[in-house]
This record gives sequence, C-alpha cells and structure tokens, in this order.
Amino acid sequence: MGPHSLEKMVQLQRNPANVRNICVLAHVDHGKTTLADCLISSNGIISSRLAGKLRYMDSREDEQIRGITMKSSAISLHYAQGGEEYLINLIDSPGHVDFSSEVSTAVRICDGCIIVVDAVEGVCPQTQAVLRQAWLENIRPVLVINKTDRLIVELKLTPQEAYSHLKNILEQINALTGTLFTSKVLEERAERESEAPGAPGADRAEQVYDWSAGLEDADDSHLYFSPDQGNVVFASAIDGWGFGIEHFAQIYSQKIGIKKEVLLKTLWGDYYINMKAKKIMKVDQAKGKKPLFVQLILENIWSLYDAVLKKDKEKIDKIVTSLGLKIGAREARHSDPKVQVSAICSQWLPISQAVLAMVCQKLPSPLDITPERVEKLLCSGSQTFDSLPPETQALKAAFMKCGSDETAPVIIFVSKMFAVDTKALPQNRPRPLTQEEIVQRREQARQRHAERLAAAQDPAPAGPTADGSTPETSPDGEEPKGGEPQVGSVTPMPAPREESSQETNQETFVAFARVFSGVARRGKKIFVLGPKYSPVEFLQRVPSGFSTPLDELPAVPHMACCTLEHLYLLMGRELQDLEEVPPGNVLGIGGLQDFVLKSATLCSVPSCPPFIPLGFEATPIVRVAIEPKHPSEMPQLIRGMKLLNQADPCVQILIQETGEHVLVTAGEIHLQRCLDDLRERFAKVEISVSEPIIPFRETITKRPRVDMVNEEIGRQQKVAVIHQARDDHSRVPEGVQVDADGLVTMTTPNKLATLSVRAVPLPEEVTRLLEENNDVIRSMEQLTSSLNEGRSAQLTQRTQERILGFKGKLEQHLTGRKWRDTVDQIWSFGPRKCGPNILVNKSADFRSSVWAGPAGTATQEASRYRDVGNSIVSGFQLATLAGPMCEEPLMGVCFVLERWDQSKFEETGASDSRDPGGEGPGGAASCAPGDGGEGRRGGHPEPGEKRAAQKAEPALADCYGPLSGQMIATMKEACRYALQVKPQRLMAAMYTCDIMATSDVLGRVYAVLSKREGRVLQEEMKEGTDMFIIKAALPVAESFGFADEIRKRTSGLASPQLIFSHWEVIPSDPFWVPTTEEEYLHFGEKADSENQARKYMNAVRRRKGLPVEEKIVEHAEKQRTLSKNK
Ligand SMILES: Nc1nc2c(ncn2[C@@H]2O[C@H](COP(=O)(O)OP(=O)(O)OP(=O)(O)O)[C@@H](O)[C@H]2O)c(=O)[nH]1
Ligand SMILES: [Mg+2]
Repeated sequence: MGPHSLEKMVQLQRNPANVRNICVLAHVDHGKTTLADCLISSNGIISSRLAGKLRYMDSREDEQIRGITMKSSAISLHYAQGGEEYLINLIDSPGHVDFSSEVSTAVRICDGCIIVVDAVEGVCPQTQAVLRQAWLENIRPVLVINKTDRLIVELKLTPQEAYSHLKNILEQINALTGTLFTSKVLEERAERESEAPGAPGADRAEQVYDWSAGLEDADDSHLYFSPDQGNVVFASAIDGWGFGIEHFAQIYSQKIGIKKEVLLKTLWGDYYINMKAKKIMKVDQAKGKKPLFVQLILENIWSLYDAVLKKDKEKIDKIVTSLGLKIGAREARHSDPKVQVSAICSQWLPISQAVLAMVCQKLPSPLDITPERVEKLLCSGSQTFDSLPPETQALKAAFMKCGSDETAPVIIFVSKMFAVDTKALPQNRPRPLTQEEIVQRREQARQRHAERLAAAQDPAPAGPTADGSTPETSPDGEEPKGGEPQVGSVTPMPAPREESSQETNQETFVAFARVFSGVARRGKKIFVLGPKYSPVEFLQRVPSGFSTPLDELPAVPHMACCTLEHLYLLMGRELQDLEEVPPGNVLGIGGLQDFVLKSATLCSVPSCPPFIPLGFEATPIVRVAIEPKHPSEMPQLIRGMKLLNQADPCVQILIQETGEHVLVTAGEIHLQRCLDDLRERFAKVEISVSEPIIPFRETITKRPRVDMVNEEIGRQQKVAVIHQARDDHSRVPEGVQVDADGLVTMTTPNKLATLSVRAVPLPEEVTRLLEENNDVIRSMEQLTSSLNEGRSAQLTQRTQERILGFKGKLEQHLTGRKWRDTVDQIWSFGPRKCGPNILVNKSADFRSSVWAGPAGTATQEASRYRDVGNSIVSGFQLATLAGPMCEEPLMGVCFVLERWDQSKFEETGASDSRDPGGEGPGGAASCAPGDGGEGRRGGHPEPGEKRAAQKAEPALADCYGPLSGQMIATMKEACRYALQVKPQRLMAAMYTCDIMATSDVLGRVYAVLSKREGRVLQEEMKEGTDMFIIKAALPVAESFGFADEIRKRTSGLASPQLIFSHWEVIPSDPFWVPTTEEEYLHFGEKADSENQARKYMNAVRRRKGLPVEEKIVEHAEKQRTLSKNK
C-alpha cells in the first residue's frame, strides 16, 4: 500500500460526508483504466511514470494481453482539498458489451460515476448504454472528455476546429441525457399525480439532488454536462493532463483582472474578450473573433504540443519557465516527445487534481442518497413502497441517515462474488515479523544450535530422543529430515499435506459489497436474504421484537444466517484486513461463499426485503456444450463450473435434457474468458468445447400466394397436411382430426374430452409488443399467482397504467374480422407464462382472461373450469417451449382454442360422484388395448372406466392417468399438430453491430459482412473525422470469428461490437420440396440447392439427437406423390 496508511483509510471511512463511491463508465477503449491509473498514481500506489502504461486495475493476465478490462474492481484513494480530506472508492468497469453485467454490479454500489468519452470517437453505443444504466440506478454522472491529445496529434485540428468538435460531443451527450430525463420525469410525474395529488413532500425541497423533479418546476440545467457547471473535464489520460474551466478561471481572473464568476460563465461558450476594454462580449462570427476557450486555453495547449513535437528546445524552455514548472533532466532530454509532453502537462494540469476535485464537489456522498433510490431498491416489480409492511418502510430512514450507531440496522448489498487466490488473502500472506517475534526466533535458533552441538558430542542417546524432537526443531521448520527409522510413523503424513496444498491452491470467493446502513463488524451474525425472501412472511411467523439469538430462529424460506468472517478494504490487486466497516463504504467480505451465489442482501433485521435484482443489459446468447478431455475428470469439471457460475455475474450454466453441460455467455470474448477461467482456475482440467450452439425460434407464416418461381399457387393447396421432420411425413396421426382450414381436433386418450385448436401467425408488431412488454406480462402473472395463493399484492399505479396501455396497443394491432374480440379472450402467454405466444380461448363460457385477473375465477362456471383449464394452459406452455421442427421455443404464434368439450367427462364424473367410495376396481383392467386409435368422440368408454373417472383426484386415475395429465398431453400434441399444418419457419437470432472504420478499409469491412450474410442498415460519416460508422445486422449463427476477421482484414482499424437485437424469420421453408411443374423445371427433381432453414434445422436436430430426415431427396418419386398436396 502506498504512503496513505491503512489507519488513514479507516479513519476516513468513518466520515461518510467525505466518502465518494464512484465508478468509471465508458464505451470500450475510451480510456477508463488509463484514467484510473492516473488517479491511482496520485496516491503513490504506482509511479507517475508508469501511469497509463501499467493499467493497474487490469490485474488479470488476459486483460493485459487483450488490452480490455473484463471485470470491475475497486480501489480506495485518498484526496485532500481545501482542508478537507476525502476517501474515494473508485471502481473501474469494463466497456466491452460482453461484460456489461459487470457494469451493473458496479453501478449498484456507487453514488456517482465518471462517464469517459473519447474525443475522437464521441458518443458510442456503450456510452449510451452506461449512461442509461446510471440513470436507472439513480446515480449522478460527471463527464471526462478523454484523448483530447488525439485532436492535436492525429486529427491535426486547429484549436478553433477542436472547440467546435468538443461542443458537438457535448451536444450529443446532452441530447441523450435530455431524452432520459424527459422520459423519466414524465413517468414519475404521472405516478406522483395519481398517487398523491398536490402534495409535494417538504423534504424534497431540501434535497441536494433530485432526478425526478417535475419538468416545469425544476431547473434541469444542472443535469446537463457543461463546463460552466463544473461537471466536465477535458483530458488526455495518457499524457496525464486534464482541466475543468474553473482552473483557468482562477488563473485568468488574476491575470486579466476580470471576476472569476464572470470568467466561469464565459470561458465556455461563444464569448470573446476585448482586451483593451477588458470586456467580454458575444462572439460575432463576422469579425473573426475567437471564443475565450480557444484563445485562453486551447491555443496554449496546442502551442505546447507544437513546440514539443517540433523539438523546439527554446520555445519549450520558455513555456516551462513561464508556467513555473520544473522538469527533470531525464525527461527534458528524452528523445520521445510524448515523454516530454506528459512530463510538462502532468505538472501543469494534473489530471488527477482536476478529476478528483470534480468528483468531490459534484458527486453526492452516501449521505445524499435520495428517497426515490431507496424506495426503488426496496420494492421489486409490481409492489409499491406503501404496500410494504410498516417495519420495512421504517428502514428508509436508516438508509437516509446512513448511521453508524449501535441501534442502526446493518444493511449490506453484495453485488457480485469474485474469486481470489486463497494465498493472496491478507490472512494468508506472509507478514513482516514484529520485533518480539524476531527476538523469539533468534532465541529458538540459538537453542537448537546448542542442542545439536550437545548431540554431536554425545551420540549415544540420539536414536530415541531425536524421534520426537527433530521434526520440531529442525532448522527447515516442519520438514522432517532424514528419517529412515521414522518411515513407519511418518507414512500418514503425505496425505493430509497433499490435501492442504490443494487447499491453498484453491480460489476463495470474496463478496463485492457496500454497507448502506449500520457498521459491518467482523464476527457479526447477519441474515442472508435470497431474492425470493419476503419480510411479510417472516413477520407473520416470528412475532415482532423477538429476542432469540439469530441462529435459533425458526427456519424461514430464502433466508439464512451467517457470520461476517473477514472484511477487506479493496485495493485493486490487493486486499487489506479490516475489523469493521462504517456505513456508506465499499468493501470485500470473506466467508460468504456457501451462502451467496451471485448477489444478495445482508441484513441484521429481518424486516428488510431483498434489494431489486441487478438489471443486466446483455442477453446471454452464445452457448457451448463442454466436457472434460478425460471422462474421469467430470467431477472436477462440474465443480469448476459451479465456481465459475458463482464468480461471474452473467454466465449461465445448464444441464440439458441430453445430459450435456452447457455454458451460456454474453459473447465470444466472454466465452473465451470463461473457458480460460475453467481451465486454469476453477476446474484445472483439459476440456473440449463444442461448436457454439445457436438458438433458434420456431414460428409459422401465412400461406404463400405464389410458389418458389413466382407462379400463382392453385386451389389444390387448400388441403392441410401435417409437415413433420420425421419420416412419417404428411400422414395424419390416429386420433387427430384435421380440417381443411387447419383446425386440429384431438381427444384425450380416455376419450372423455375433446379439444379443437388452431394455430395462427401473429402480426409482426404484436410479437414485438409482446416481447417489449415482457415485464408487464410478468407482473400481471405475479399478481395473479400471488392472489391465487391468498397473498395480498398491489400494483403500482404505473404498472396498472402500463397494463392498460399494453392492452390498448394489442387491440390496435389485432384488428379485422379475424381478430375480433381476441384481446379479451387471451387466456395465457407462453412459454413460461410470459413469452411471445398467445393462447386464445374462444369457447363459449370462457371467463378468466388474463386481463380479468383472479377476479374472473370467482364465478362458479369458472371454478368448474379452473382445474382442467390449468391443464390446458400447461399443455400450451409445453407446446410453446419446444416446437415440432427442432424443439426450439416458439415465437409469434397464436393458438386459438375453438372448442373444448368435456361433457362426457362430466357425465361420467357426475354419475361417479354418487358413488364416492368407488375404488374403481375395473379401472386398470378396462383399458382396452388397440382401442385408442379411433380418435372419435363416439368411442364409448367401458363401464369400469366410467367409474374410475371421478372428481376426487386420486381415484380419477384410470389406466391413462388423471384427466388433468391427459389434458396437458392432449393440448400439447394438438398445438403441435396445429402448427404442423401451417407453413413453418425458423427464426434466427440477429446481432446488430456498429463498426467504426476509416474510409480505406471500408471495402474490406463490406466484404466480410456480405460473406456472413450481414446486412448494412446505415452508414454515416463521423463529423470532423475520416471515420465511417456502419450499422449492420448479422445472424448470430454466422457471427463466430466475425470480430476477429474484421480486425484482421482491416489491420486492427475496425472493431465491431456485437449486440443481440432481435429475431428474424428465415424466409426459406425447411420442408420445401418442388411441387409444381415450374418448380421442377427450375430446381430439378432433387431440389438440391441450398436450403438455409433446413440446414439449420437439421443441425439442431442432429445436436439434440433427434431423427434427421436427410435422404429426403433420394426418393424423389415417392416424395412427389406424397406431398403433391402441399
Ligand atoms: N491518445 C490517447 N490514447 C489513450 C488515452 N487514454 C487511453 N488511451 C489509449 O487507449 C487504449 C485503451 O485504454 P484503456 O484505458 O485500456 O481503455 P478502457 O476504457 O479501460 O478499455 P476497456 O476497459 O476495455 O473498456 C490504450 O491503448 C490507451 O493507451 C489518451 O488520453 N490519449
Ligand atoms: Mg479498462
């Protein structure tokens, strides 16, 4: 640790008013880690010469090699300004999209952030993403425009041009802020108006900072980035300089004699100075006057760079003397102008000074946490803060107070778990010996020496006595030496030693956390709350004011009790032991490994609810199956995967039905990192990795009007045929009746109930709506299920409004005769009750639509339906989870349940209910084999079967099992057949990517894109540069190696970032075979031209071990007759 001792840090931690928890956020490569280096070097932890080269926060080897950050890590810094001392807990975060989940973990435990923007590249996709994340977490941003040196050295702009360029960047980022602000304000205002009409809280006025004040009554100027607000620093982290305009306002107010306040307002903006009159006036373009910013600031920097690059020794000396700097002889003589620039500039305008001063002045301390943020953290999803129990609501005060007295509840949030080498933990590190220990050791050594001398003089008794004493007193410590006679007694030793050496190799997990209230003390017992924990439940079970020790409480679901074993100060690559951590600080906690998987809320009072889950921007989409090279190493691999799962916020680990172990990651680089981690840290075995598993969706489309060669399709197409990926193509299975218009009717195996289902493709906009409103659907579902379970729940006004809005939009898009009343008849969404498919119930007495909520179930009719209805919904869920083409989930399909007839069942059920004792002895025997084929409703059940089918669940079981189970299976199958009679299509996942490339490599970028079936959506030139920004869509299936290929083909000039964007229908029909004369003519009998959809489908089927019909064209003759009616 640097000159600032641990004691100093501990002392600073106790004053939350002077603590700043901040993170550095930006697009990839905009210089976050370099900036962090500069700030760290100001604390003497690394030398200032190495700042920018070391990238201290990138402690992993692969981070150093690739030059990108992959995880967020924290370091505590000391900063003194104006007699005040500050503690800055700085978190460096990754900018690459693959690691955006690490940004979420950082943002949650901060109060403010530094947004870094590259002065040349400007606002990039991830800049927008991180700014949005900051907004969503209610943390306050300041801006650093970095790499300003590139404007001078690379783009060779004049100061005036650079000024316009910088102005432009500020406008862009402010436009972004503006959109975020307006949407948020309007949202919150609507909420507030509906909740508390005309009652603005008195405390709100005093608040230092309030994101959500009403648009018209709030002065929103402080939200925007503007140099005159003091929240912008212009910098070059690599050269170590940076400034806010306050610095220059101070200097020039003395030099020119204009008030500092005036300069602060005019140094940035279109003002110029009339030196003679000492007056500042508006810039009049015609007169060619330069703005103050150009004249007084940029020109000075430009001329310095100019002098150094031209090696104009005289001029350099002049500048250095006039600035009153002292440049070391080594730097002054250095041949590399970069070294000179950075030596001069980092003294003249030290970047750490500018940035840290801005952080301390402009970013809030933990004490300034807003009530909105607290409420938001505590109520998840559809709940309102007011509907929480009073004990929970009372915690808000504790958050706001951030108090460290004994009575304050301890509330800690763990945002991620990270692995460190056990040997690197402070408790295991060799520490310097204290004076007493040295004396003691010297004494021991002297004794040993004396003993050995004595033994040498008197060898006779050596045998028996040496046995016991040698191992302890040997100079090598524990190593027993030269002990042939002891072999017998030593043999058990190697085993435990091996174990312990293995243990020291292991990784230990440390929680990355922040104390929000109360003091975290070592050894303190604390509750660990899982995401599903409900304080309501606890308060019901345990009377308030309980006095039993924490670990003797009755078991409450999703809650555990553990001890805070170790507390650490996070110092980048190092950890320092702490005894206690006061509120408002970031810390590491050891010993939670067995209690916390990825994130958790720790609390000393059980009335605290778990914090809302972290919002992740990236969708994990790249999956691979992995297995050990040597099958015997499977257990190690499984253990390793578990550890990896814990150590990474966003990776998913699954075991598929096929028994494969699957790793789901956010992108290629993330995948690579996960595999490296598995091989080298967590599993330590060799692994083989499958080709990436590409996800698909299955859907159906409208019947085409024309065939593949654009000929009108005749009426013969009208007959519905079931298309299957299996051989028994086009045969209508037994028990299934298919109407010409695609209505599929199926009977349960016991023939007592019948379902008629039709599948209809949803309009594209509706599918999109369903996807966008996934959270709305989910909160509807949550509400229904909690009410059904008898718990009370209440939706926020806003959620209710969103539900209504969502319904309205659906109605808007589902118009026309075909969709009449459909919206009101929606019964469920699927798969998992919130997916992009709909189940519509058109049967006559349907009541319980999703909109009615649980109230619909109140009618008698509905309750009669409820049990069987649930089975039908479950069948629909299963059908949408895995489609018939290649068992991938469905998307954009509406299943319409047109008829649902269980009158037979009710008849038999009713007759049975008169005989409640009936065990149904004939139940099993009555199952007539071979009778299941007819599929007609007319098939009369045997009398024994009749008796078996009755209302009481257990006795319902005839040989086909309970009716509910049969209904699930029948509904599922009916849905699958209903799909198969329609033209089925695969949907591919698409990435969008923004590629920045210079004009000379543009052609090669296009070549790579088109080779991979990419589509250019937009191309524009970045203002003031020779860079083009290309926005393209690329199928995920074709994306592997894309980034690398682009980088190679453009010699590293273009670097794309792939972000999952949407699903797109692949136009070709996977089951297509030529059917018309023209098609035969055009494609030949074998139709062996490439069918992309079939290729993908078969690949998936093969991977899943499903039968693949590959010989399809070998028997073209037979095929022709069979599928004539397609
Ligand atoms: N010219 C110039 N280059 C810089 C400056 N700051 C950083 N760089 C370079 O930009 C590259 C990326 O810097 P990093 O600090 O690793 O960027 P980062 O934002 O941490 O990147 P990720 O963590 O991967 O998102 C490095 O090669 C730096 O040397 C600067 O002020 N001027
Ligand atoms: Mg970095």
